[in-house]
Amino acid sequence: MRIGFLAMSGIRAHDPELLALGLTLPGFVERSRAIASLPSLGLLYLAACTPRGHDLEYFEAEGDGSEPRAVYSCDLVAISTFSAQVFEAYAIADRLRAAGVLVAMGGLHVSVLPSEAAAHADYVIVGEGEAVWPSVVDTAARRGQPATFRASDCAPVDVATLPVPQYDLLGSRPYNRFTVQTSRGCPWRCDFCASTVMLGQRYRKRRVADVVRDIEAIMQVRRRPFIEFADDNTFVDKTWGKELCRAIAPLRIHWFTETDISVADDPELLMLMRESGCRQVLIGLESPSGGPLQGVEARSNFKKRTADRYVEALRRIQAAGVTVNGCFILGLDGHTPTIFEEVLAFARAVPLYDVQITIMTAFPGTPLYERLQREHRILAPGRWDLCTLFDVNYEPRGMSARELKEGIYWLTERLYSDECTDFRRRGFFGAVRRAQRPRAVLC
Ligand code: B12
Repeated sequence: MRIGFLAMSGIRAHDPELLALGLTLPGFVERSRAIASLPSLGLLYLAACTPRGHDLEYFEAEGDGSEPRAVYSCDLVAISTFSAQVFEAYAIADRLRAAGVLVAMGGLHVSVLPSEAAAHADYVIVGEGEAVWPSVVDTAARRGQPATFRASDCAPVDVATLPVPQYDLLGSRPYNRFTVQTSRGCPWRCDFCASTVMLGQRYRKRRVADVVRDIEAIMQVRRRPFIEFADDNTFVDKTWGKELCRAIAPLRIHWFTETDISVADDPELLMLMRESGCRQVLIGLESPSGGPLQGVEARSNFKKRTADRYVEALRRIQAAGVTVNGCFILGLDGHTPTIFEEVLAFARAVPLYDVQITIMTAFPGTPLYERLQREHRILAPGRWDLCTLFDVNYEPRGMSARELKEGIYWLTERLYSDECTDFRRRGFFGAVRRAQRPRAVLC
């Protein structure tokens, strides 16, 4: 068979006022550009797990959500779904099937709502794809059944046996970053989180040597790649994290990752991160003060417990020469209209090199979604296209939906203005200069 892997990249948002602001604000545009084009790591893993004897091709949907013509030459097309683009993905799947092409859909959204997807796909896959994909391909080759495949019916994916994602399928497309996973999952259970944790497996670290192997595979197709670790929380285990940094340092790459605030507690780890090329860590702070974080993380109230130390911890990370992209979720149940000024003041006080503000979003399958649904607070149920992190689709508790939107516009204008961006970045460089950084021992 000729098998196509169709990724849908780019950023989604609908609110016209926010979009208009975003187009003109430097800090906002910069981050969007950096991430707007990332290849789909999930599909590259599937390609690597495809049984031999098939022709494989990787496609990207166009910016307007349409599919390239060439995808119609495939016998089977694998599509990966996030909630925000799932209606575009269903429309593509419908057109492909009408033309006689078999469609398999997987990913975070359809893993939660397989029966919704079944109306649009020949095969729907629930959970991690690697172990189950070969059966999907074999079934499709004989145009057979069943239609729904569950990862839980196979042996759990052992991250120690993950193959090298097929980066070679990407050709010469102009990606500005390449993704690699060092771990899957996260030990924390935040009620809003719709990441890998949705796929049903516990937190797992990969072998450091395998991560190095994957980066080297990227270096075969791009000489000096910028690497984004597509992890939920990279540095949960500090000892393993140091081993990882020591191993990737000789590759002389620059990299970015997502982790939690506890990296600040280990000065040696921070030095190793910096020396091995870490340019930025993205940290979900969610709220500048602890009150609204009560109960947001269900396992041990991690976010609430650590919020009092945020300012000092963030300063320590940045003084080590690693920039922080501090992320805030606006519209948590404990937030009132003063939150917008609080976030602005916090970002300037640290000061944060980058800041990401998003709107509380109830992704299907999350505890947050269940709760808001129970409380009849979802404004337009089933509007998955509004799961962009930039659109309001629920009734906030401490303010009105209108106040939340207007507060975001107000904050966006100030936070990403030239003046505020310069102020925050000068603050970062000043702190690095002031810190006497001893060099870490790399090996
Ligand atoms: C990299 C990334 C992106 C890249 C995606 C590149 C791409 N083409 O895939 C970019 C920057 C484009 C992006 C965009 C967006 N993203 Co994003 N992104 C991520 C990130 C950081 C990592 C995803 C990843 O690579 N995971 C690793 C791979 C291996 O896992 P996977 O994709 O889930 O694939 C596995 C399984 O799902 C399954 N599978 C997946 N697809 C298929 C298909 C088939 C046929 C089969 C069999 C199996 C299968 O098998 C795979 C291997 O096990 C996650 C956060 C995180 N830490 O997970 C957010 C995340 C996925 N993004 C999110 C969001 C909200 C967005 C945006 C809506 C933001 C916006 N406003 O625009 C857009 C979506 C627009 C779009 N184009 O779809 C949410 C999605 C939540 C949800 N349930 O929908 C996440 C979880 C972050 C969050 N805040 O919660 N994102």
